[in-house]
Order: sequence, then structure tokens, then C-alpha cells
Amino acid sequence: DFSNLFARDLLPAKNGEEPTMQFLLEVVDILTNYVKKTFDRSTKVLDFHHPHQLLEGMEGFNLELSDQPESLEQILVDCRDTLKYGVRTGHPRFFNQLSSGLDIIGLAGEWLTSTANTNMFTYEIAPVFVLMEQLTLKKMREMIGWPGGEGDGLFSPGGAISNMYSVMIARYKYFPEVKTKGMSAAPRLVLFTSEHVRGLHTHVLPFIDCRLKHHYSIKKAGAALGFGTDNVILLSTDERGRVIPADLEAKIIEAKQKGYVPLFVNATAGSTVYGAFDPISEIADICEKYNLWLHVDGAWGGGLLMSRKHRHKLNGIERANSVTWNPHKMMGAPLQCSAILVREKGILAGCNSMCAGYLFQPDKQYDVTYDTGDKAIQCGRHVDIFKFWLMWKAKGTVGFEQHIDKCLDLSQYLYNKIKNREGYQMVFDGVPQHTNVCFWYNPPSLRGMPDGEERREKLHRVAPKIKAMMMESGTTMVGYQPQGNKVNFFRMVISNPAVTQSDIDFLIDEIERLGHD
Ligand code: ABU
Repeated sequence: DFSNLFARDLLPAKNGEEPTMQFLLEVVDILTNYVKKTFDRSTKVLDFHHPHQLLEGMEGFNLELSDQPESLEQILVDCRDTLKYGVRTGHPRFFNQLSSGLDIIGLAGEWLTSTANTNMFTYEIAPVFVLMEQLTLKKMREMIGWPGGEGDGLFSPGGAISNMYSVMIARYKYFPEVKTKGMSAAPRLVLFTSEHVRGLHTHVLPFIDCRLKHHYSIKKAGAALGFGTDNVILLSTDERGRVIPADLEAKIIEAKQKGYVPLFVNATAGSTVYGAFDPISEIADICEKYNLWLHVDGAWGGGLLMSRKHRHKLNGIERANSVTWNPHKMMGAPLQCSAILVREKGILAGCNSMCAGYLFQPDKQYDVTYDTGDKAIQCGRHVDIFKFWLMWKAKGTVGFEQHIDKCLDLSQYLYNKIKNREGYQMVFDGVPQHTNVCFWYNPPSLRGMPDGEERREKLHRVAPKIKAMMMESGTTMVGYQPQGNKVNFFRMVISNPAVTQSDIDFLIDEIERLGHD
């Protein structure tokens, strides 16, 4: 009975050991029940409530903070309710995000990490984690193909930040004085990245909201680092969403003619919506010709480096100067786990170090090159490495390979199932390069309707409507979005090892059940 116990009764309180153990065992019971239910297909993916409903309070679950302490009984209720009203992202029928699944080893790693509660900035306070990070990053660099796995890197708080690191170090490489003097020390620099939304004509599709996001991380980096979003030049893509190298070269030449200085090219390995892989080798040829920094954003597609069958999609990545690779996406590591990998050793420190004397004293008793924190732009840095290192230990590289091959096989199963099925239309032709399968579902009433604005308006409303019904019934979740001049379509992605063909069949049945007018 925890109703008369409070946080103040737990360790370090005198005689706090027994209630602490009992309390933690209760918490573990809540968590392990949640884990079991996550894999139980008769459990809902979510129990949806609108924000105002949760804010108003649900049967004993009140989000408001109070001045007085709540009993541990209530704290346990709060833990249960937090999970109850959340989304089971590890459920085999959750397909909404690039990161999904509930890896048991990764989860154990995350629990251990929180228990250790340390900070990655110095070897002094995180000796084992710092070494794990170094060894894992080296292994990842070997998989990229950099000789001897040499180079540098860090785990960062997500792919957008990893991409931002790449822009920062590219600028430091070519214009190091910006670190001290600011952007006035550099000419007008321009960055290049893919952009699908360029083709959007709002007069053609007035009903589409223009706040489309694609490859927004490079634009964000442009804004945050003082380049300006106008200096992020968007590259045309082919019908499969891959950058057209000739367009890159033309835009480099155009920028130079205007007196701008091309600095950086982002090639995407696994785009967010189409799962497209840009032709890295051809882009690398152009970067070499014009002496530009080549970054590969493999946040989503980097995991395919683990697969002998699929790694060819990243051919040329070994020529990149930097790579983003998020194990929390295709490799199923619990959030967050994103690496920025750099070919040139020392450049991260050169770019970011401030030599804070209170953390990075040069006269410590150990080799202070292991104090990696000064390479980061943040000071406090979460231990993201342990869960991933533990997963790699537990599965081996072959385990990741099997996981990735399985997910790609499942997406091909989905593609084969719907490509000629009545009511479905693929957004682009051909087998998807990644697990992204993009499609429209036409309810029966739209099937005989001639193409035109009225039909497109109606089709635009189909995916959001079906998705809303899915969420309200809690049976499954899948993403949708418009792209360029294409009205809302479903984007199905698979990264969860718990998914089977029966879950794909379920999704299709559910779309047809809910989409039947
Ligand atoms: N970092 C982009 C993630 C988007 C998604 O999960 O759909």
C-alpha cells in the first residue's frame, strides 16, 4: 500500500531501502505489462483523446502540477495513465513514423542508461560510455568505407542536429575564421539539397496548405547558422524523388555566376516520404569538380549499410565528407540515437571547442583526448550510445542485416499486394528503394470519376479522413502527406521487427473498411 508513502520516504531517506525496492518493483511491473501488451495484437495502438480532454483531466489522471506532494500510490497511477493515453510505437500495427518498434535489448540499455545518469562530456564521469561511443563510431565509419574507420563523430540529439553539424564543419573547413569573426568573414555561401515541394502550384491546387516540409533540416541549419534559407538552393528530383545531378551542376554554375560561393551539398540516402536514394557517386563527382563539401543524410537509409543485399543503394557514400546515420530509425534503437560521422579527424573539435577549463582540464591524470564533449555544440550530452552498443552486441551485425532485409521484404510484399489492386494507385512507379510505399486509396465513389479538380479535392480529403478514423478506433496508424503537386497520399514505412505479413494485410483491410463510402 503506497497511499501513505511519499517520495520523501524513498532513498536516500533513513529506512528508505525497503519502500524504494517495493516502489521500483511496482514500476517495473507497470513497464513489463506495457511491454507485453505492446506485442499483443488484440491491444489497441492508441486510446485517442483530444488535447482538451487530456488537459481537462481523465478519471484520476490530472496533468496539472501541484504545490503539495502526491502519494506514491498516485504516482504509480500517473505512470500507468501516462502509458495508457500514449501511443504504442512498438505495436506491430504502428506504421506512422520512421522510428518504430520496441527492442527489448535497447530498452534494457535505456533503463541502464537512466540508472547510471551520467553525462557524455568527459571520460572522467562516463569512462565506459565514452569508449563505447568511440568504438561504435569507428565501426560505423568502417561500414561507410572510410579507410581503417578513421575519422571523427558524435551521437547527437537527432538527425536534424547531425545535419546541422555537417553544415557547421563544412563552413569551418573552408572558412575557419567564421568561428571567431562571424559570417561577415565569409562571402555569400550557398548550400544545396533536394526539394520535392518546388513543383507546388497553389493556383492549381488552391486547397493544399503550403506548409509542406521536406528536407527541412538543411533549411533549418541554414537559418540557424546565419546562412539564411534563401541561400539553401533546392535541387530538382526525378519522378522517384532522386536528385538530378545535372541540375546540381547547373545550379552550382548559376550560383557562381551570381558571385555566390557554393559550399555544401546534401545527398539524401533514404528521403523521408519516398525513401529515395540520391545518386551519391554522381553527386560526389560534381562535389570533387567544384571542391564542395559532400554530406550524406542517411538518417533513414544509413541502416541499409548493414545489409549486403541493399547497401549498394548507398554506393559512393565512402566519398562523402560527412554522414548522418540514425540507428533510432531503421535499426530500431530506442529514441534517440543519431550519429554524425566525419571523415576528417579533428575537425569537429576545431570547429566547436571552447576549452572550458572547468570540464576539460588539460592536466588530468588520463589521456584527455577521450574528453570528447568539447566537440559538441551542447554541453550536457545524454548517453545515447549504450542501448545501441548493447543491441549490436546482442544481435551482431548479422542481426541488424536480417532485420533490415526483413523490413524491405515486407514493404515489397505490400507493394506487390496493392500495385494492381482495385482502388489503389501508386504515387510513383516501380519497387520502392526503401520501405516507403506511397499510395492513394480511392474509395468506390471516386473510382469512376474523371480526373479534375473536383476529384483531386475529394481525394485530398480521403487519407486524413481514414487516418482520423483509424486513430479514433485505435487499430493502426499510418502517415499521410501531400508532396509537390500530389494531393494527400499514404506513406507506409516499416522499421519494426514485430511486423508480419498479417499486419500489412490488416492495414489494407482497415483502409478498405474505413474508406468504404
Ligand atoms: N526525422 C524525420 C522523421 C519523420 C517521420 O518519422 O516520419
